[in-house]
Amino acid sequence: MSVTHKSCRLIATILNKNCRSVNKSVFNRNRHVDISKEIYLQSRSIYTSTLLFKNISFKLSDIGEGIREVAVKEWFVKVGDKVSQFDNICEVQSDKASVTITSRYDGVITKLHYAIDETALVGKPLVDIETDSGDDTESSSDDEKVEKKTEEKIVKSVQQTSPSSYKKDICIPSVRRLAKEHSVDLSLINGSGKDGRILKEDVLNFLKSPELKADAAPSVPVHTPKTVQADRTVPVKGFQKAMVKTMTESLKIPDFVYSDEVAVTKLAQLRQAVKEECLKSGVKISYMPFFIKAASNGLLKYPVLNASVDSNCENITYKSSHNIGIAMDTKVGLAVPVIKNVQDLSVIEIAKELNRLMISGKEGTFSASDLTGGTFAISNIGVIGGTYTKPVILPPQVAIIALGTSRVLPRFDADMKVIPEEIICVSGAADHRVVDGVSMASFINLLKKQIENPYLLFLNL
Ligand code: CAO
Repeated sequence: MSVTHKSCRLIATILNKNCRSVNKSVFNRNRHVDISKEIYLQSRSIYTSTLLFKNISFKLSDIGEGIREVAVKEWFVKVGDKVSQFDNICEVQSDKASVTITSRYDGVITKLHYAIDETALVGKPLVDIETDSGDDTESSSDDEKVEKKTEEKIVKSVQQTSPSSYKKDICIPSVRRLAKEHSVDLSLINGSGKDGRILKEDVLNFLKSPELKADAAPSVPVHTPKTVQADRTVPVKGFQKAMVKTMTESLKIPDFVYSDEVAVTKLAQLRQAVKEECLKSGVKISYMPFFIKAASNGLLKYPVLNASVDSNCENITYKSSHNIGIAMDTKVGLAVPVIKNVQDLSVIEIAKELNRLMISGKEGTFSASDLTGGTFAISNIGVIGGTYTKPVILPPQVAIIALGTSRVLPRFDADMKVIPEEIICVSGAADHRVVDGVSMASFINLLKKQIENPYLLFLNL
């Protein structure tokens, strides 16, 4: 505001009446300057000394979020401006939010402590305001009194995504402090202030709420009695009875277990290629028929694995047929139905027979013939899961293999390049009284070779 000399003189006259020490130079007629502010400030300072005007350092209060310093982005006031409570003072920017600081006092700005882009520290003076009441420092009681009426308006919040942190922003520091003291999660409170702002009363009401009391009550573990069913004793019978006998006998066998990884990547591709065609012929084809065929081919070369021993282990009988038992999870439990004469069957014929046995397993309609006469066994527990397994020999047989679950893993190819391979871990157990480790290892190697190069399965080499 620019004033004329006439108005300056008028002010000076008034001031002179109140104080004789006004600097007369300001009334120099030859000066055409904007002196209103200067006059006003001088007059205020003189007036203050006589009429109890107080210069208050308005400190930057805690913004929360652990913010200790902010950059001053914009001043909305300048020295000499008259401000009232709630008037915008400045906008500050932290690394988390932009906040508009508003005045807590009615008065006149006498000093801005920072220039634009300077760093203002929490707890340090931001502006000085001359008021006609109060102390010249901010006391905590003042703080609370004024904060109750005053807001720091949040204009925009950046990098704030969670509702919880958003809510922290929509209340003044003293409310945040109160919430913190009582470990209250502000995100649980619906603010009753303007724009959903959380007020001190909201926190106090929340603290009184019955739900909170229930929550705050020391958590005593509540013992809820559970209905315990009575123990049940049932006779072991049927397939389980057979299992008792077989497994007990099996554990008497000193076995040798050999495991290796088998890459089924090519087999998976082959299966995928023929799957639809097989289905058209009513045959569901899985990995199993290929493994069964590969095992049979291996047995041709290592017939000691397709043999049986008598109970005293005095005689070995080399079996002419490859009757391969398939451990199967059936309606009635574990059963090992047998695919007979696999050496004479093609992969698709094996698949057909497996399909039939699986249906019988589901329906519980195995014939006696289906369940007898096995000379070797395969267990595909990988259908259920598990990478490795140790199969259990079914005496009087002398060998069994088991498949783990297939997994795609990084492996090196012939050029030492890392490639994804679908791997199944195959383990073979053999009766070490009559089968040596080399036979079992060689058998697994041959099986591996065929599975990893599935065209070999069709050459009957
Ligand atoms: N890893 C991952 N997936 C496998 C797998 C393996 N090792 N073997 C089979 N699968 C897949 C099949 O490819 C098939 O997938 P699609 O539905 O996409 O074709 C799916 O699992 C179901 O296979 P399946 O069970 O229908 O057929 P299968 O010929 O592979 O297995 C059988 C038949 C009877 C071995 C199996 O059903 C079974 O009962 N396994 C349990 C064996 C068992 O109980 N062993 C424990 C003995 S000791 O207690």
